[in-house]
Amino acid sequence: MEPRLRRRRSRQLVATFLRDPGSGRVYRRGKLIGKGAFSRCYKLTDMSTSAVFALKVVPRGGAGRLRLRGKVEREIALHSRLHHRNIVAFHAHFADRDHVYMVLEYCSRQSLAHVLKVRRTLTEPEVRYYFRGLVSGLRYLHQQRIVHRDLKPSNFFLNKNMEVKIGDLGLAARVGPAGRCHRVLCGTPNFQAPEVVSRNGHSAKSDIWALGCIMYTVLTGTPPFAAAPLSEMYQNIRDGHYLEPTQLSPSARSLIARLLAPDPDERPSLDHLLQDDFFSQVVPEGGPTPADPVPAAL
Ligand code: 9ZP
Repeated sequence: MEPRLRRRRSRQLVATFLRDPGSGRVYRRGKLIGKGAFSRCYKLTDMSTSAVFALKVVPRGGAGRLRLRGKVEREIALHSRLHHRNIVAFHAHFADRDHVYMVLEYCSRQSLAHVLKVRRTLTEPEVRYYFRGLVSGLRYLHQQRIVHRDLKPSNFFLNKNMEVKIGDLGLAARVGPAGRCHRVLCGTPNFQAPEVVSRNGHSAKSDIWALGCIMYTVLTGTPPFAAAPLSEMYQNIRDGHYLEPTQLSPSARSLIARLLAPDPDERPSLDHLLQDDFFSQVVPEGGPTPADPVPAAL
């Protein structure tokens, strides 16, 4: 009986019109744009201004949902205080009996994962472009003593002007004075650093490691430590052992090696990262914005 009840709850319909009792704003829910493990996402329009947003809906209440509720509350508390052009803007949140609603910045070009799916790999000038935005957003997060802990292309959203916005702060955490967070990781973050695999805690430098994995993946089309079985992948991660991407430029290869240093202290800080030779290359012809890789969503 219990599982059926729970299922019914999570399938509760989301109304077509939603009113935020705090601000009095009325929104019209648009089409479904995606589903997560616990959430559903929709396009959303503010009825009085016609502004468009992305809506994340999480079911609330019911047995066994207390932990999820705590998680959502933490995500809201953390994300709603952040203001930066390279972090997805958090516009509002409200709740009714069945759901918690988060009104977020709409990114009509979806995410870097979507671009990658269409393109398979990116060029080095494109990576320079995306990383400048990512580093800027991540520097802001780290300055607020927040580690993201789940950096990956599907969490890098793109607005209509192809500006990068870091999103999904569901796994993000504040780090203590020692700069490390030992909370057990829920979910399966993709690009785990050696110190995370060895359970020595996640620091800002673990996010830097993830940037190395992402740079490798977007330039070669394959993640650096992919291996079966999983135990072999973890061994490769601990050893910093990956297939040398010989097809890439020397400056790209050397930056990847710096980011994927097994010792976190040896990885560059975000400021030093942008001073790397890889970033001091000339801007490609046609300006710093990459050509549209994906047609705009309708
Ligand atoms: N998805 C196809 C499966 C139907 C889409 O077409 C699609 C289109 C989008 O814009 C046109 C879009 C996502 C998927 N845009 C978007 N998604 C966001 C987002 C902003 N914009 N976010 C803001 N903060 N977090 C993100 C997140 C949740 C709202 N997403 C997506 C992640 C998965 C679904 C929505």
